[in-house]
Amino acid sequence: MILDGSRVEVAVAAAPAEGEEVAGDQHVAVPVDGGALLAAVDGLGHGAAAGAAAQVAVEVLREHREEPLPRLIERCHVALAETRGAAITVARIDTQGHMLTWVGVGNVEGRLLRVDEEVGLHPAPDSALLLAGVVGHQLPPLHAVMLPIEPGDTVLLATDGLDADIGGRHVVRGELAPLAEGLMHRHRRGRDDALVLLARLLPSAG
Ligand SMILES: [Mn+2]
Repeated sequence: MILDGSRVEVAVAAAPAEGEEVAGDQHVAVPVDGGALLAAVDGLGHGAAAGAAAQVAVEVLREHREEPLPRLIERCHVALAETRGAAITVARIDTQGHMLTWVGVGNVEGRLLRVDEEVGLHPAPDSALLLAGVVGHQLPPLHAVMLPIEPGDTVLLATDGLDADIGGRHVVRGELAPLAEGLMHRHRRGRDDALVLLARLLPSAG
């Protein structure tokens, strides 16, 4: 799916924990001025209470999508105070300046998979700095990190329902949707909600 007017293609694969109907992991992928805002949110635990916490965060992120990322996390922190809380990694792709900005609180993995025309792999992807804390209950000092990106580079956000190898070597060529489904299939743990989001910067037209 290409986000409206944003030159960012997104694919998401998600599954609730075994035995649960409601997913406690949710995502945001919306166009913003000059790019796209992306997030993966892991409501603490799983089931309906986790889903409710994640839903609050998703609504805050969508509503205030144009604001700086630390401000977005602060808004989520206030909004989630009466919930279980959540781990959140949020990223903005600037499609004009070719920059990625991201910040994470808690255990939602963020990786930048660089395109490599030769092999389609990058052996050592850049990763988001994950700050210790729980959005809604314990907020660390926030600093967003910026990285240059190129067309074809792909941002991966993954909750801890997927194993740590999700951050390893991945082929990032080809259609994003089957890549996301393949990652879910290979890396899902099963006991927890799981969500993986891939977002690729597309080349400019012409
Ligand atoms: Mn989890």
